[in-house]
Amino acid sequence: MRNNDNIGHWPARRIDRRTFLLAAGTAFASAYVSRADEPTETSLRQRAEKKGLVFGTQVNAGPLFSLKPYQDAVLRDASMIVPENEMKWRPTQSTALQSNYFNADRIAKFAKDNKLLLRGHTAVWHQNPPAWTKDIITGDDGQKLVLEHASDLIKHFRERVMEWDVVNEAIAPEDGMPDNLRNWAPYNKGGIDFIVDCFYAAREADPKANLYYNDYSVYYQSQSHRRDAILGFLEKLKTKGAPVDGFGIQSHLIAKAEFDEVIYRRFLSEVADLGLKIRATELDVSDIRLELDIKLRDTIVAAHTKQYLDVLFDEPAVVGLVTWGITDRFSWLHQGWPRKDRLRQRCLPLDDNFAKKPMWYAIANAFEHAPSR
Ligand code: 9MR
Repeated sequence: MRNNDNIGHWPARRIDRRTFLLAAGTAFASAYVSRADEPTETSLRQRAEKKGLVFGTQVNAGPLFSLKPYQDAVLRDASMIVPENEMKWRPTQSTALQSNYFNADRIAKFAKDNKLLLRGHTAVWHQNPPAWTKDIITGDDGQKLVLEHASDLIKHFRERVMEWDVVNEAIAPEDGMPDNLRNWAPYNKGGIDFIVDCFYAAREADPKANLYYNDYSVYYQSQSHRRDAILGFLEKLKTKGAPVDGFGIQSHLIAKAEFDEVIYRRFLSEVADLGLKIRATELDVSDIRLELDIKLRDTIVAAHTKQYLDVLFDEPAVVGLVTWGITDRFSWLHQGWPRKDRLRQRCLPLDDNFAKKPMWYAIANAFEHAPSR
């Protein structure tokens, strides 16, 4: 146990879970919310840097280049950015003939001009090939097309992107395919060797970039099948010699889901034992299971964030945290996972008007308590 005021370590077993969460949230809120308007507060990026960690956020070119408070918030808090959709295959290559990296290039220039690190997301993802690739991908040339795309994309951003999600979400145990690979033609035909080839293609395209495998749903008690499958997969990638440097843990969390820190610590250290770095790459916290009250939602979301990050940052292989957006105003969750009552989710560090929420303070506090690298 690292510190006594750590809400993640409160005696959850002796009180019922709801009482615990409410208590944790309330204590948390009173400790941090009152500082919300202090203009001189240390930014998240400074707090992270102090510990040898990196704080970053996903950005979207629309608001980044048209909405000053959004851009200001990014520049204040982040030292790393990753485009939400601007590097994905579908939006960048609507026809076979030509790629259009206009928005991604703008983001890369913004990163360079402001001395921000740039993550690349993502080269190989079953969900995002453009419509024109459909028949090719299921045919004999499918693997070749995907590899060429990965290579062209990464070459285009050579020495501008410091780290790539080379392959995203390849594991789907529920599909019942060999090695728990997702039921997608290139994986069905090439198996893990195809994924190894993707990493080789990425290394060749930009020898200096860090190469990550990125995936979701490994955080909660009920997700042991995914943890096991992903660990087994990463182990095979390493055994086969794939040039993979890290594992990106997306971290789309759900407030009120059962988080067992012992299980998660063990999982993180098993990933680290494979010689991989770890980065939380897409943190947000859905409040879909929480009641109406905004204050309560914010405090519970913050408590969950803190509980999760304390465990994460304790693992020495963890190099940083990227949130999937900086403000509730722009979150995929509003469309991707709407609340039944249609209220907007409060899932990110800043609210719709760019004010710091308890979640911002939870992240700040987790950096404060993180062991130095
Ligand atoms: O936030 C992204 C949303 O705007 C897109 O419509 C969607 C499909 O491209 O992707 C969302 O981002 C996903 C990310 O690329 C991979 N992990 C899950 C993210 C949320 O769905």
